Amino acid sequence: IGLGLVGLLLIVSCKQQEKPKDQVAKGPPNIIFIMSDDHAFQAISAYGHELGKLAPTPNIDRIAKNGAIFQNNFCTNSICGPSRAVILTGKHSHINGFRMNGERFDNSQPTLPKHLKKLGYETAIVGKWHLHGKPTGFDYWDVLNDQGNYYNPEFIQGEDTTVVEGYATDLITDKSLEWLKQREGNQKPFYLMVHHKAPHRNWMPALRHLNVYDSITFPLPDTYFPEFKNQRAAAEQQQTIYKDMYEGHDLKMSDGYGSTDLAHNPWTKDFDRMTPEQRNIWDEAYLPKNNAFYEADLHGKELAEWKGQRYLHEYLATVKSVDEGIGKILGYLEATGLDENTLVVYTSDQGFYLGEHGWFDKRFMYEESMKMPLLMQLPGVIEPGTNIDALVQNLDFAPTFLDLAGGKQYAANMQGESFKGLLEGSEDEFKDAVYYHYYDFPAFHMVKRQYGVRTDRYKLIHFYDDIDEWEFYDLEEDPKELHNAINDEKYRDVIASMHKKLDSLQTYYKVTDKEFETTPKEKVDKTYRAFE
Ligand code: SGN
Ligand code: CA
Repeated sequence: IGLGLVGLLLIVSCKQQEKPKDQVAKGPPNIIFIMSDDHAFQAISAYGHELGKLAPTPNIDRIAKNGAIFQNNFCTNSICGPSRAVILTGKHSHINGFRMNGERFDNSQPTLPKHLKKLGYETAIVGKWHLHGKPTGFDYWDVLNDQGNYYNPEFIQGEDTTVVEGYATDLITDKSLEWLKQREGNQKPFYLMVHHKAPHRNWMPALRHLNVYDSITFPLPDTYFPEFKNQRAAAEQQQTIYKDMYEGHDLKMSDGYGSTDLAHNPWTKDFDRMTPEQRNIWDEAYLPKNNAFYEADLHGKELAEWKGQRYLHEYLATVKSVDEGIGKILGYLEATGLDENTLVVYTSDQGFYLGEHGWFDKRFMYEESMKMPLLMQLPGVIEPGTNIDALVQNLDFAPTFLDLAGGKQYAANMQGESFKGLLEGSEDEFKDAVYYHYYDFPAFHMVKRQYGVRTDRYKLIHFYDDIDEWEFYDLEEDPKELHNAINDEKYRDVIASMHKKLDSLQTYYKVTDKEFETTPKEKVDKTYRAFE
């Protein structure tokens, strides 16, 4: 009886130590910002798309279950470096100065991690940086060289560039966990950016996932063979899966039956850097699939569909290791109790096409590339299972994190706004419209310069530079953006009010004439020819 009583007392006292959440004295929250590269919301099961169901992402979904999923989070400029610069500065591309990948980010400007440091945070970044120059504002950084490679990538730390053997996604997860573990016991709050390379082109899955979806036929969108009536920019792009992908580099097709040599592969470095052991496992997995392709002797539409299938298989297989990595990070947070006061964010630098309009890549203001997935958990602040429909942008991330960290004042010069209220359950309208502006033309994929405005229902886009074309969509009537309704009388008043909205946003965000400069025709023609 005596022992039983002792046991009971022990249980009771342990229970008492587990204080109810609202009684735990919480300082500013830690923040783990996990961002992948080119991860489409269609490929996250929590978003309910068919692809996400067939290739589930249980760990990313856990963040939505523990916290919130955003249905309408948009980037301001759908391309990698610029999206990252917006996230760091809380300012549009024309203000932070980084409009396109080829430009240089001014590392001396104020950024989110620099502000968080002033608030007593320890800051770190692991993985893709892609802003050229070395990261500033971080106590610790270990970043991929440029775009990074899937296999045995180079990491830059301080003055050293080192090839690290392994698979990029796993290395980035492990390095992040190592950083978290070495700071155990440190009382400072932390801000950790975990930036994956996956699922960026050229979609090379981990060795353990090379055959993971072999038995599945993924649905290709019903817009896979588009017509592009009255959509000139869409007609003139160069990012169509069955026209613009390289058969070796992108689709891992072999140069003939029985061969393990790749078909057209202009950038051999992705494969050349594999160890012979890695390459053997790769070849063994691909040889039967590539042979089956030659046996099928496909042409025309069937060949185009086969390519779409191969693309989806590889893209979704690279997502699988991202999801596993997130599971490891969430597991670590739960095991150490850090989850109680850590904001975990999952997003991607922009959206991506998974065959819609026949495309891969991003850049357009159409939904699939403008929309970024966004999921967040923070116990005590975000109610589990919250669904947020409000319009938000990557522009708002820095002000929101600063607000949560108790440093609202540092966001005063930013163009984004804190959406902390939405996290706390407010249902008030946050923004009635968002502004978008893409500049990277003429360049790879030949997507025209464009800007526009999106409200909860309508979208107005102006494609400019070598063309001058307006497009308008009613997203309720035409969610796939197939019918440019700019000349539809029915929308005359709505279009006029969208123009007004656009003008006022450009004034508000200080967009000057400089942003509408055009390229000499010769240069445009030359670039078209270069990529053909
Ligand atoms: C690379 C890709 C492109 C992609 C850009 C920008 N080609 O050039 O397809 O649009 O990056 O991507 S690749 O075959 O070399 O990967 S971004 O995410 O960095 O903006
Ligand atoms: Ca990207």
